[in-house]
Amino acid sequence: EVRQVLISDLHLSPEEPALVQAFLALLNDCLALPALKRLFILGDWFEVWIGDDAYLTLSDDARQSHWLTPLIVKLKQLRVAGCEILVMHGNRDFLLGQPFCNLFGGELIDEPYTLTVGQQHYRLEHGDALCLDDKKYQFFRKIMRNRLTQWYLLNKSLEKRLAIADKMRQKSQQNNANKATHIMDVNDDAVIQAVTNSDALLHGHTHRPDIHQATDTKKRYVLGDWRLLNNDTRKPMVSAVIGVVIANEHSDSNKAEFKLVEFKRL
Ligand code: OKV
Ligand code: MN
Repeated sequence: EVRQVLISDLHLSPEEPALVQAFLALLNDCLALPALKRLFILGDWFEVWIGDDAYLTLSDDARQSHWLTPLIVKLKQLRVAGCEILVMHGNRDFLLGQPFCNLFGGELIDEPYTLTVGQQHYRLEHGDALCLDDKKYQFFRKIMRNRLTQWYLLNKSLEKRLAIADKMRQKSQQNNANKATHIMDVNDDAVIQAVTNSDALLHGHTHRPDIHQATDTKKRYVLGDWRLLNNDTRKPMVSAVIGVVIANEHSDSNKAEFKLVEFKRL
């Protein structure tokens, strides 16, 4: 058996240690599956990413106690165990680079990425590019994904970048509060367009985990975010809808199976 796991929208940050723990728990589950061939992280792995240098320029001493270090250690363990780790950008961590991924033997992949499951070709993408009804966001996205903008940002000090990112997050919250929910969802025409050369589409970003019929014959799978359901119990609980691909290595490749499952952690 060969397995592949797909996740997105973890929005990890040092402010949400329970989410970080949940991710580590998932990696432990992955390590316990010797048949795990690939782990896909399809964007917004981090709540904000101001550049690889924020971590790479730390002293050995500062790295030791940094919240990202246990993640890197676990991911490296997974990689050594034979699992490929493929990372895609989201709208919040678009400054993530290959140098950071090299720390754990990961590979930064471009969107869209085609994943073949049996005879089916799945188009994988973060999902923000499909939200064409949000004109303001698409304008913002175009600017932020521009190489010149990124060069300009990465040449600012870490403090400046942090301040800019904070401002943007506030701006985004203000903007989104005034947007109708359908504007923040995918555009149907963009979905039809995206799926033309694939058999199915899988994305995250919208935080609306579900399986839709994109066309008469093609499905659209939406991964969930890693929400912290903080009940009256005040116990942090993580619930995420993730993708799992199971294929029998030796039998007919047609038998490969793809499904969405719920990953829960108390
Ligand atoms: C989404 C919108 C912000 C509209 C910035 C480094 C930088 C990350 C960021 C943080 C905020 C994007 C990534 C967001 C939509 C906005 C503002 C306007 C019109 C940096 C890392 F610049 F400092 F280097 N940001 N996010 N907007 O919350 O997704 O839609 S965001
Ligand atoms: Mn997103």
